[in-house]
Amino acid sequence: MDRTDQIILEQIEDKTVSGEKLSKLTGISRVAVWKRIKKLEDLGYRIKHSSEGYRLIERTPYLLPVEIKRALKTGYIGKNYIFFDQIDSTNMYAKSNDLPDGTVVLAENQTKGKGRKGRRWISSKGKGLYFSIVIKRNYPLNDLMKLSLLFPYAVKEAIKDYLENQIKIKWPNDLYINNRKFAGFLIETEIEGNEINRIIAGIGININNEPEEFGDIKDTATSLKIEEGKTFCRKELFCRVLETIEKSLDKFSSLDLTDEIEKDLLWKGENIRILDEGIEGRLIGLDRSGGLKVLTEKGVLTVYSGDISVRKI
Ligand code: BTX
Repeated sequence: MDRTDQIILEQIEDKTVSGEKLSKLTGISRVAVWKRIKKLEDLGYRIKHSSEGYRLIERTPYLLPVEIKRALKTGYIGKNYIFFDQIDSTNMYAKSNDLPDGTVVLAENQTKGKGRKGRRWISSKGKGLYFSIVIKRNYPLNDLMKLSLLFPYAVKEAIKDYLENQIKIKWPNDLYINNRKFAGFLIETEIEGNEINRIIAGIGININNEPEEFGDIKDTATSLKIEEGKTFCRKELFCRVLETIEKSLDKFSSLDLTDEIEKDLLWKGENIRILDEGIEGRLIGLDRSGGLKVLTEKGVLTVYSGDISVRKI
């Protein structure tokens, strides 16, 4: 979308404007104006055509840069915003390009959405939020666990007030509603010596997805729409999520993240099993660095690996 499209959109936002007037304002012919209107309609804008001219009825549901720019209130997260209608994986793109701090890469559809350990992330076109945030700052390696917990915490904080249901955090970093997963986080880091110097935070949130989109995982996966019984404005949630992530990162050193997460920790106090490790016991909480404390027959064990699944026995 170029400046001419934007002028047309601004003009027809709250009034009907004739093709002739739009032609004069933009310096292009009336036929060219008409073609631009068609292009805007293809991008998802709903425009009323009448004998008096054109009027915008509804903005596009797609998360186009022009839409995000006017709605997002952040200092640096998303200031560089890269939008794809379709891509293999936003994390793969963010990893293989040298993008500035705060860059957000979003795709309406991913053909190879990545989960952890080479698993797949189902990304249905236009239904969820599938994006990666590039953080190019230095953090001590010791903060790795806490940093990766920051993203699910911030997403929960950003959207909890829109929901009737309570959000739970499944350690290390999935978000659940009613025991089913609606958001996943793939935190990839670049480490040099004892420092983290780049984080690619890949975030997938199921917003308006329908049960059939989840195929054979429909018993374990869910969306905000399925749980709340209504459709959500993805643009609003996306902007709130980016704003809350920025705020949380800014106060990272003073934020009592582990205490905050413990309050909403899934299966706290229940018996759990840590797959791959053969550890079983009662989930008692988190330690200061974000490790999971499990009361086993041998005493309290703390598990730090971010690659562990936790299951109810
Ligand atoms: P994960 O390994 O914890 O979750 C993947 C597992 O979750 C799958 O094996 C499947 O069982 C289930 N699953 C797959 N898709 C969904 C879904 N849409 N909703 C609920 N459950 C699902 C979690 O990995 C990390 C996901 C990060 C996804 C983002 S999207 C933007 C960015 N780009 C990219 O390629 N990945 C990240």
